[in-house]
Amino acid sequence: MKISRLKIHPIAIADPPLRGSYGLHAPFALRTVIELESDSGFTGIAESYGGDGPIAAFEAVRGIVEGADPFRLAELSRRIGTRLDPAGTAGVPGGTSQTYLVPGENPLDLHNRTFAAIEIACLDLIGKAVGKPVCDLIGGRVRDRVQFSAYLFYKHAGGGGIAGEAYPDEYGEIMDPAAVVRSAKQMIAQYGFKEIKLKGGVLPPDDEIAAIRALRHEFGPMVPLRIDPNCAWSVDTSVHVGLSLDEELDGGGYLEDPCPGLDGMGEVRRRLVAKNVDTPLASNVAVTNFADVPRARDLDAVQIVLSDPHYWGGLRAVQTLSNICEVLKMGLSMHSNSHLGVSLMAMTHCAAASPNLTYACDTHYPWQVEKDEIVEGGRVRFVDGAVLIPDKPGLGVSLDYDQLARGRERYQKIPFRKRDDTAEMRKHVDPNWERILPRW
Ligand code: GKR
Ligand code: MG
Repeated sequence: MKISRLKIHPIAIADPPLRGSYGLHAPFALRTVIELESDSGFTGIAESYGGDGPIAAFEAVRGIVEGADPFRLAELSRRIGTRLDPAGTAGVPGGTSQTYLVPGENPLDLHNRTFAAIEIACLDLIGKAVGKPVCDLIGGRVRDRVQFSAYLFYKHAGGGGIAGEAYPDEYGEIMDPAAVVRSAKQMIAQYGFKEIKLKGGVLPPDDEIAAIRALRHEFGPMVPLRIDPNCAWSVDTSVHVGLSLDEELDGGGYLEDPCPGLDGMGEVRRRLVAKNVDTPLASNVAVTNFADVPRARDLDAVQIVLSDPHYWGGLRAVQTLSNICEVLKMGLSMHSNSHLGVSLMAMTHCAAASPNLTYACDTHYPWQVEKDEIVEGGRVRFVDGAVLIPDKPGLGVSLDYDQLARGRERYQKIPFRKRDDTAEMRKHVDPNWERILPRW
């Protein structure tokens, strides 16, 4: 079997005004959907980061992908790496890390994130050709259902989209503990999630401590809680939050990327342990590729690595990471970014075939809506907070081409070509806003 054609579809999807230490989400998130047509008549699909950068990267590797054998993934990865990262900088730990860049804009993972989409589409293609689900092609599933967590955000009023195409505001404004609890109840009632993550780094730390306490008060100790300020806190503040939330983050919760850098996280860990607080630290910012893992481990800076097939280099890379974490006695979970159903299914297959997965995965899916879904048959369903592996070949979803065309039209109509939460923050909230790390 040979890949005969790579099709690249830039799309835009409405995104509510979610806040984070990066700033403010734009009214549309950008995604790229790719299709790999083959000479056998089957087509594989994948979803990745959107905008000019990712599209240029796919165009740059078109000549490598078209004509390639979709089974020869290691060779494809090597050739894509040679094209996109000739100096091999992606193997260098530290440097330009995700700390200062929004996901999808890190030059260090250009190779991995471009290859990841190609790998996922190849696996979908192979799965369809041999009649097997993707998770069973890559070594086989260890679970049939993958748990996800309720991913809460502080948020301004509005449902995303712009004039003429403003979307309903499902969750309303979320700027205080009561609204955080309300949004959690709403999301859990709809999806059945059993763990909760709060995106922090938005309000002063004591306000966010109050929000986590309110969640604990409402849901009790059986619902694990985690908070992720995306490096907005200093070491001292991280220790203060860790000590204050000792009880609330206990029992399956964690503190995610509290401060910038592995050295800082190592110090936070030491100071918490010295006070008998064993809350694990998780990261999708200080550990973004294999080269970061040994240092994270040596410094005991990170106890849980947050994988993501989209930038770690695909599903098989995450399986490798899962094995490494198991050997190093580190936990593993999964990070997410604004996405639709094709990505959700890739994450689900990946998690299903990664044995050492110790927490419910993140997903932004509740923040997107049916109107923008490009998957045939509409949005992927959750059962008790989990996505089930469908009894279908490949990823188990196919494209609704009318919906895809609508996504493309939306993309053509809007001015955004790159995620820039700082620009949005300046436009809508504070003209002088700067991303300061640490802020508190
Ligand atoms: O969507 O604003 C967001 C998130 O903050 C996202 O970009 C992060 O990458 O979910 C992410 C995280 O866990 O850091
Ligand atoms: Mg994070």
